[in-house]
Parts: sequence; C-alpha cells; structure tokens
Amino acid sequence: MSAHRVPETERNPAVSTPPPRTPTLPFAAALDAATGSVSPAALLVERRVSDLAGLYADDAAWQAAVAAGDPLVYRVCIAPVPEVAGEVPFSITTIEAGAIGGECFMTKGHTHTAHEGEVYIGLAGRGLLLLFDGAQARQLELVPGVATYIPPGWAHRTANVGDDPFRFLSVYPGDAGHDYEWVLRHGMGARVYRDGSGQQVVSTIQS
Ligand code: S6P
Ligand code: ZN
Repeated sequence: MSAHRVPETERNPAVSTPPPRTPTLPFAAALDAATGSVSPAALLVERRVSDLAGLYADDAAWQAAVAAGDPLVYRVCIAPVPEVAGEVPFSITTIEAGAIGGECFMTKGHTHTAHEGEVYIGLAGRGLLLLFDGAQARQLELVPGVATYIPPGWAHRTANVGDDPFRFLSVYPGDAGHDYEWVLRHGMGARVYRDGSGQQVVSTIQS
C-alpha cells in the first residue's frame, strides 16, 4: 500500500516549512583553554555578583560583595551557531575563583525548557557540576580530561572549587531553551562551600 502523499500544490508553506534563514556553513573554531575564548565568537555574556540575586544562601554576604565592587563571577563565550532546532551550539564558560559567604562562585543554573540533554567538557581548573531533577541531586567533578553528561530533565549549575579560573566547554541542542526561574524556586538540592583547600557539599533536600 502506498503512503498518502499531499500534492506539493496543496501544502501550506506557513505550516510545513520553517521560517527562512541563512543556512549555517561548516566552520572551525579555536578554543583557548588559557583564556576561555572561542574564536570566532558571536556573543560574550558576563555575570557579576549583582546578576546573581537570590542564589546565594547568605544574602548579607551577597549584598556586601555587590557593595564592595560587584566583581565578575563568570563569563560565557558563545560560538556563532543559531539557537534553533537542528543546530548544535557550543560555548566556553569561565568561572573565577572566589566565594560569597563561603559558597563557591557559581553559575545561575537552569533547566532546559525542551526535553534535551547537554555535554560539559573540562578545560582548565577544578569545578563541580551540580545536577538536580527536583527529587535527586548529584555532583560530578569536572576537570580537564573529563566529559560530563547532563540528561534531559536535570537542572544544572557549575561551581569553581579551585583557586584558579575554572573553564569548560558546553555543547547543547539548539532548541534546548533555558529556564532560570525553576532553579531560583527549587534550588539545586545542594550547595558547595570552600573548605580549606577542598570543598564541602551541603544537601538542601528536605527529608
Ligand atoms: C547552556 C549551558 C552553558 C551555560 C553557562 C552559564 O545550556 O548549560 O553554556 O549557559 O555555563 O550558565 P547559566 O546557568 O548562567 O546559563
Ligand atoms: Zn544547559
């Protein structure tokens, strides 16, 4: 039996074809593990302490850090790949070494709005990847030579647990989408503190 075919003339182009855009051409990018640059890059996102309202446990320490110069916490250098279905964007995140109220410098953290995963690859320094699905929390060491997998449905955040800048490459589906509100409301199931030359992970899951 032959499949039913809609004649070309009867198709609604507004429904069956995605909006026209310039096709992305193949390209190579230079990744600099010493500076965190991606070249060519389309965008550099910078997050300072003041951009991280409501994320650190010690709000007084957060306010003091804003008042004391509002230092840069992390930046993301993003390759020129469109964030649309079918494309695979990538970027390098650099988190500076530091802490607020003892809690390690970290990214905002987000969930993907689509059921899509992601891969993080360690490039420099020492980091911890925090994962939370709303019930279970996991923490994975992220250092050079290690790739970590973030499954669909898991919120993710990274923290610098070392004394030098921590850098990693992220590669994700173009239609993943980013929801920051979920992490603001639910947290990450754990917080990471500096503890001498190491780190201490404290669970925040209520039992
Ligand atoms: C994107 C990927 C990373 C983060 C970056 C900054 O899906 O997970 O590129 O965007 O590490 O973190 P955040 O939580 O501020 O987006
Ligand atoms: Zn992500």
